[in-house]
Amino acid sequence: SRIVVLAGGIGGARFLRGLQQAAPDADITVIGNTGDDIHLFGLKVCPDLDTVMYTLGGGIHEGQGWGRADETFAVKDELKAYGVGPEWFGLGDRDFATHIVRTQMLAAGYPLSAVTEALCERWQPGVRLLPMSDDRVETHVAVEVDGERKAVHFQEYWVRLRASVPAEAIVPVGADQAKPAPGVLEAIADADVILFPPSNPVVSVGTILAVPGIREAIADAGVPVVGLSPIVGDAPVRGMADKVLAAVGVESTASAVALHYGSGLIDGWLVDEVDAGHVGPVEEAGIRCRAVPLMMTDTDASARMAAEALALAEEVR
Ligand code: GDP
Ligand code: FO1
Ligand code: CA
Repeated sequence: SRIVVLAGGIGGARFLRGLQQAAPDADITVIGNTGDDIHLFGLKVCPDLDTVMYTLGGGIHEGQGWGRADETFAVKDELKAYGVGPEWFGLGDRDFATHIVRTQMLAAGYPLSAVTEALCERWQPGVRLLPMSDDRVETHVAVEVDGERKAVHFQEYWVRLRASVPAEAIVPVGADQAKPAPGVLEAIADADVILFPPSNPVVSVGTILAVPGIREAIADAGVPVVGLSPIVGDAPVRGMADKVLAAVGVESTASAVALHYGSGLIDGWLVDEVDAGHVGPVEEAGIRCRAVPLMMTDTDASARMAAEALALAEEVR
């Protein structure tokens, strides 16, 4: 069967690894978030695409969830010796090679989708990995620092500021002008099922949905759309989803996230067992809901979650 998954970084990647185990014969297309992308040291860094590529390709730093295993930081240290930063973003030597290849190909005129395909030639992730768009989209966060309101890049908000200042607005700069990358709308139209992994609903899935045409294509596909909650026990499992949800006026609960997507977009929703009390409110909103274990402690656990999502998709078909 043909499965389309809208993915951010760690939550998306770990879910995808489980999905591959649960559905070994499925033809999986991943639409990856590129709103986290940032230009650093003259290079184009695509954290979420790389997290998916490295996780499925066996190159990820498992404990950290992003970046390469067995990483070293000689280049970063040498740049620092020249007084060149930013110091707050940890780009490793092995990872640098990916960004050099990507930047070189982009400079030669290849679109990001073609570059991503070329990088995946090496990593063989076992899925078709498409950036949501070949056009530049950058998520910016409006914050107040020392009584002054300003916009910072999402990476600066999360990695430098550690989301310690309130986010007042989230703006996917460039999204309104962006076109879905080649193959994105076709994959959605041809899908048998569409899944939202437990990725960040605002700065991962939300950014992908902000590319004009993608949300509409999902609604028009006429196939089951099932999501899994990244919020467990009224808090994100990791990361800053609570902060960015607050910025868009959504409570950090498993049911509020389901209602934020809405019955016009999703047909089914999985919440963790600790959130069984949220099943009722989700179903009242017209979304089929089940409570199952949603902690991706290992690939087997992720595979069981993926199997539950596919089973729920069959129920709502
Ligand atoms: P990022 O780009 O690296 O932040 O990754 P994603 O956007 O794909 O996923 C981030 C979300 O994954 C966060 O909101 C987490 O709460 C969620 N998450 C991470 N691990 C787990 C897990 O084991 N179970 C569930 N349900 N959510 C998780
Ligand atoms: N996350 C951090 O918390 N600190 C880092 O220094 C850092 C560097 C980094 C380098 C490459 C890459 O692909 C990802 C990296 N991340 C880092 C993770 C990433 O920026 C964020 O966790 C996600 O974009 C959040 O959605
Ligand atoms: Ca991300």
